[in-house]
Amino acid sequence: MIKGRVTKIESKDYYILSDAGEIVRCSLPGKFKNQFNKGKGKQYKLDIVAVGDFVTVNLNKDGTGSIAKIEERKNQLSRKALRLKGGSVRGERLEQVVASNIDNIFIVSSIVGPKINNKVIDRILVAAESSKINCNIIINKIDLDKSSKTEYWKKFYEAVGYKVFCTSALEKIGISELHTYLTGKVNLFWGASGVGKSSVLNVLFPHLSLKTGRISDYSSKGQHTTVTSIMELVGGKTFVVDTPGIREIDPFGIQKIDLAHYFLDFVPYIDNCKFNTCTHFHEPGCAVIDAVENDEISIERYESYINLLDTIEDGMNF
Ligand SMILES: Nc1nc2c(ncn2[C@@H]2O[C@H](COP(=O)(O)OP(=O)(O)OP(=O)(O)O)[C@@H](O)[C@H]2O)c(=O)[nH]1
Ligand SMILES: [Mg+2]
Ligand SMILES: [Zn+2]
Repeated sequence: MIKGRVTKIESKDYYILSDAGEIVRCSLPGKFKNQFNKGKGKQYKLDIVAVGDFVTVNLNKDGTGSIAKIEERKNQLSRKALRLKGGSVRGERLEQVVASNIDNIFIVSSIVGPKINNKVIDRILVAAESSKINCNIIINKIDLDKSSKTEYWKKFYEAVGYKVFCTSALEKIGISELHTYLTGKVNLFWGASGVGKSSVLNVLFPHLSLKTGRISDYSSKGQHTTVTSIMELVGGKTFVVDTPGIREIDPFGIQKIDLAHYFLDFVPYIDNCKFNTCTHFHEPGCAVIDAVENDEISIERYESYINLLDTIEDGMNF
């Protein structure tokens, strides 16, 4: 028996980095799936094992292994899975675990190519915030910024309360500051396809040689260079997780009443609303709406909030 950590999952193969530093290809015995499907009689979750999980493995004679035990997760980053036929109840959507046991999430966006989209960033931020994992923003491709938009969005998200790194993987700008910040931690890179997640990781840790795409491919939809999440030990206790670009993001497990908690800039106001059930939409005496009117909360962030509120089904915990 050995202990290790799940670094990659490819269909039914689980790649475990053992404590001794070796990669062992493992299978997941059927008994885990059976346990999983008990309870409500339906499968509510998709991912029994996720990248980042700590596991115990029984070794086979041929060097492969079989997962025997999965440790409880310290935390997990989730999103709603795409709709699966027969996999859900009343159209409710399942939870997809992107990775577990993470210290830092870096939400990566490029300033252009693809153009920065604050609505998309805000959606990803909500999914990240609801996992209660320390969240940061990277604005990449600043070498392509011809109109100092980078500075605008950096200030914008710093005002919300985030640490913002501005980088160019191409010209190696902002890399050492990022390197210092993430050393010794488990760091996950998340964001849309083509923003440069893999490229920034390659510049941070040149021995990685993660696959990266061609810029021209990203003007046409559906290009994903990275296809599965991969966790890499990059030295000492530092791990990075490169993830496939997200095209559509729906945060998982959030109710209307809770959504505002994941907008850091709303949090100082929400206790001052007249009704404690306020969803900050049309209710009288709403302190959040007052703050928007007084320019204390930006209209862009409020619009993002209303957009997201609209996508949460009434009374559903999904
Ligand atoms: N000009 C410029 N191009 C960059 C920069 N970073 C990445 N690119 C280019 O952008 C394209 C996409 O980069 P990737 O690193 O593959 O993007 P990704 O976010 O990993 O994409 P997915 O794996 O599909 O999610 C590649 O052509 C990179 O060379 C940058 O800082 N400046
Ligand atoms: Mg990639
Ligand atoms: Zn309110």
